[in-house]
Amino acid sequence: TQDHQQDNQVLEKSYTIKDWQGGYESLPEEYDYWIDDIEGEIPPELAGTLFRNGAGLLDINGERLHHPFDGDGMISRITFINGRAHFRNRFVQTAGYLAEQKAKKILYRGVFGTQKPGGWLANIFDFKLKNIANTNVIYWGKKLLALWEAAEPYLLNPHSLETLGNEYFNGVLSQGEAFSAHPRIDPRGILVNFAIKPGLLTTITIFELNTKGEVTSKKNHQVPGFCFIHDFVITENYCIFFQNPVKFNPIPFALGICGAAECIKVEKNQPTKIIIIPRTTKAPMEKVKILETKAGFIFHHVNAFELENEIIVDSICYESLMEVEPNSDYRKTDFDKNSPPQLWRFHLNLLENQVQNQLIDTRTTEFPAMHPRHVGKPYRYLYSAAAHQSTLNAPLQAIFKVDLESGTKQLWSTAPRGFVGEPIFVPRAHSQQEDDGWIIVVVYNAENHRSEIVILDAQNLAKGRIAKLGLKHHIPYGLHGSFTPE
Ligand code: 3ON
Ligand code: FE
Repeated sequence: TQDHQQDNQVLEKSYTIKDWQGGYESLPEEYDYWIDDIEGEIPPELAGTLFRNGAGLLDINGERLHHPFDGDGMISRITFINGRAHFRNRFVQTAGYLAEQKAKKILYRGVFGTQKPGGWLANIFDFKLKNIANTNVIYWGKKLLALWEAAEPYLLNPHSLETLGNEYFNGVLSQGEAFSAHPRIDPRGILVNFAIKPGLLTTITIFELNTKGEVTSKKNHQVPGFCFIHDFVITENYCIFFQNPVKFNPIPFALGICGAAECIKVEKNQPTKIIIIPRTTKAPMEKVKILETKAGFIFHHVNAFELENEIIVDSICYESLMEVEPNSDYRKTDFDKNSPPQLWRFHLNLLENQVQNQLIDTRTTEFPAMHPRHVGKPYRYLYSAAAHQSTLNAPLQAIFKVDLESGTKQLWSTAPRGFVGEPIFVPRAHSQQEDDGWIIVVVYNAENHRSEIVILDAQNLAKGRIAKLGLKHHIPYGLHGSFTPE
């Protein structure tokens, strides 16, 4: 550990906290323009729309939110057509957003610790959830949906981004019913999603939707214990959930002292349970199977696939959950104190009911992406947002590519003054090779406090940017998004 400490001192930071903080300023304005600040060339074959979601507001009328995950959802839409690009952003007009903008103050507690002004007395026993629709945005069955995992989707006009109301899929969802922000699209044309209803027993609901956007199946499964499950993976025959060993103590939340998510603690001595649920009765393994592995915390998975008697799952794993504390300021995060999110491969042996874990890389990495045609199937390449340096926790400043077959890795970095969000892989039309396509990523540039849309050649990140599209403003650090060729 002495060596480690020395390394730590010698290692120059690739960023300053002040630069990083700039990406957490609100963007209350809504824009609509053709992007004219372009370096390089937008590939003429790149056609379609990138939708992104994330907190657009980090404060309500100057009152800072306790955590960025509590911010109101704002959709950005970048449309590529004939080598040109158009930008538009608009807030999801959720009931809570409209009410708070009108009242000019915080009216709701946030899951991640935002409290109404007035101390605990103003917050005690207030269990209302504000659906902030801030986590993902998908275009499926001709519907643009803004997703937040604890409530129903918001339906938007895909062109104007106008909010049209909530989506209940013809009465399949009831008011306030959860629909997660991490659907997986089975390349056979099925959107699979889930919902978590936590309690002493947790209900996991699995939905399947056809290409028309109709729910064709909705099934409930009960598992013992409290669950906080943000993402899942599918294979051709299974849905797989990682139930990380967490304990939820609702008392401080009930008393108005902190947010629900702040009452969750990882229990390092308890195993993670891996819940494998067959998607159909024709699955080789017909019953739900639960395997155990060591503790940790996973927000995001990359992909999963079946081999003979084995399922492989690739995930981003934290040693423990980042602690959000009542009186802390997330903008003053000490990155060195949090465990780095790292890429792991899990081998689930279905014959011996054993799990083997393998660290693929030590680098801090989050927001994984891959080729959409390989979802649930063997795949070779993954892309993610990553830290500039190969060890220790740090902000996401680079795009990382891993060749899972050869072990080769590539990195394209925006350090020292750039900070990246989730990369999206867009395959070239009629491409043969799995990495033939582009990476599109939003980069926050602290030098001019603006964001840029960057297009990279997925086969060769080291080549640098194919194009950089300078926006007239910044976009606050976001969460997830998707690309549609339509
Ligand atoms: O009380 C229960 C527990 C709980 C936490 C029930 C519940 C369903 C209300 C609930 C709510 C969970 C919610 C609303 C989760 C929302 C998560 C969210 C908006 C974002 C998660 C992002 C995850 C990651 C890993 C982001 C990483 C970002 C970076 C590394 C960039 O800095
Ligand atoms: Fe997520």
